[in-house]
Amino acid sequence: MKDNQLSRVAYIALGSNLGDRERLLRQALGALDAHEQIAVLKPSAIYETEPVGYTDQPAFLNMAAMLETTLSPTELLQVMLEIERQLGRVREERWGPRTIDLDLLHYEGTAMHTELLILPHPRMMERAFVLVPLSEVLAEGPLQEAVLDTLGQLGKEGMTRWNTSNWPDGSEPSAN
Ligand code: X6L
Ligand code: MG
Ligand code: MG
Repeated sequence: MKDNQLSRVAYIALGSNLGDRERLLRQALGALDAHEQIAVLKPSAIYETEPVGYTDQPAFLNMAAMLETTLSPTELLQVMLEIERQLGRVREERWGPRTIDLDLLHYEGTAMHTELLILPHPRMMERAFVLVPLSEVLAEGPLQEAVLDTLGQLGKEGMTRWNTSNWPDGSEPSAN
């Protein structure tokens, strides 16, 4: 990544329950990492999860990732929405099935509340399908402590390990 701008760490959640779910997750991470202002630092394992909210739909694959970016939160969200569109996301019923869902959970040093984006994500701490993979990629600090604490109460019901991702570079930063 270019190093003439300040880069910040961000965490995202990914989900898919339509089409080739694992391929769609990998394509989304690949598209993010291909962006010149985004590096995927660390992807979690993939989990198969029971649908929450609207339960009469196929099982999801969910994962999380740690990113580094020189984009602002709003710019990063726009890139995520564009990748969703490129990967065939069609917005129909609110909590219905989707080829890919990319949610911005946390952006280093940022709390904000606009019509388009709320940070940190207001419901992330309520969902095991977010917290289990997120707990694998979080840097040490107060957020990791809060997530591990909440997970201990929430449990991992409805989550099955799918496989580990084969991201090149593993847990190493992709630049510097
Ligand atoms: C009561 C009412 C309790 C609503 C929960 C929870 C609604 C989550 C929506 C809820 C409620 C959501 C995924 C999913 C969805 C996903 C799995 C949502 C949005 N996305 N289930 N359901 N994985 N397993 O990514 O998160 S719809
Ligand atoms: Mg979501
Ligand atoms: Mg979403």
